[in-house]
Amino acid sequence: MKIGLVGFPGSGKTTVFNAITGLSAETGLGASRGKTNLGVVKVPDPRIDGLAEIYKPKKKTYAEVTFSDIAAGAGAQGLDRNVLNSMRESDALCQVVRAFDDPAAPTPPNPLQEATDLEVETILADLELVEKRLERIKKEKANPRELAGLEKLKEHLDASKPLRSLQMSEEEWALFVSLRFLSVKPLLLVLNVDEDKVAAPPPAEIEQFAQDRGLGLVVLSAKVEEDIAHMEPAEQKEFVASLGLDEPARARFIRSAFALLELISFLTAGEDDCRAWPIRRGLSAQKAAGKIHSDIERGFIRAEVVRYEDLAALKSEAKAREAGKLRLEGKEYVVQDGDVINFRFNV
Ligand SMILES: Nc1nc2c(ncn2[C@@H]2O[C@H](COP(=O)(O)OP(=O)(O)OP(=O)(O)O)[C@@H](O)[C@H]2O)c(=O)[nH]1
Ligand SMILES: [Mg+2]
Repeated sequence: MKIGLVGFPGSGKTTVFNAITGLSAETGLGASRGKTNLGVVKVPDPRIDGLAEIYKPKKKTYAEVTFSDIAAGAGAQGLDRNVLNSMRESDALCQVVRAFDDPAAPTPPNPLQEATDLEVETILADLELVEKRLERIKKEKANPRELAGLEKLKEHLDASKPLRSLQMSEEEWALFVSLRFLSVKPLLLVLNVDEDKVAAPPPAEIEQFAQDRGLGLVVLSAKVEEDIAHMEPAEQKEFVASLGLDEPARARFIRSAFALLELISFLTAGEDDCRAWPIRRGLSAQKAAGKIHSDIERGFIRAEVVRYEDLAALKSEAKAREAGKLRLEGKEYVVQDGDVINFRFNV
């Protein structure tokens, strides 16, 4: 699963990328031109730390997602082909929006404008795809369902609305997956603010923009987060508290970005490893077992399930069992976020 960091030149994409990956890609307006930085990020999960306190495992394994820092195109106007293609390959998008003063930037920050401009760009790119496809199928013998669907898409885009807000059935959407629309991809806005504004509420107009569209909004200072990423843990804690925050924005941001992918995590715990396993919502216990190993899926007998909160409160598996918090579930059980599972299987 890949999340694309997008935004206009100098909005702070590479600085955000460095902050979350701990890497040191070159920053500065134009430094990334034509390059896409890729990095794997562990999703901070307090439940894994909680399980590790109980089981004292040899290692902890967090869910991981890949972030790509997609360099902006040539000018502030228009996203070029390469940028659009990289965006299409992402499962979800995070738009870094500049809200900090930058003496090197040609204009003062205008977050609402940036957010609106990117939305317009994605709508236009999608409209172009729809129109091309319409032209093509009108020449061939058109599949009436596809034609009707395309017309619905066109009408929505013509009204300057992102496809995210279009209601269509799963079957209808399925006709168009190969077109890889941009304005339908889950989107999180990352407001990159001045160092002294990290604990302040975001400007009302950008909050309204996000709310009207049902988009997530995270406020952070990429610069501050990059500095934090390079500090020792003790120093980090003190510095984060001095900013008026209780954890680095980085953790909040990564979790919000992970949530965009609509994944949940089930957990496994033992003396070797305490681990988060990201899965699609709605997956059955037997299918979830297959994420660990195909043998476990094939030989599935049952799942012993305890809620993380119960285990954390009772502080041991034995106590959870005594308290009747351990359930036995069959292969059709739908796994929930935060289930700690021990699979029983035949080899
Ligand atoms: N003061 C301040 N400066 C920042 C912040 N975030 C980024 N910058 C600076 O803004 C400039 C551009 O940041 P980059 O991260 O390179 O921006 P970008 O979006 O990757 O730019 P392109 O790759 O050229 O599109 C750099 O000089 C950063 O140091 C911030 O939160 N506060
Ligand atoms: Mg960059």
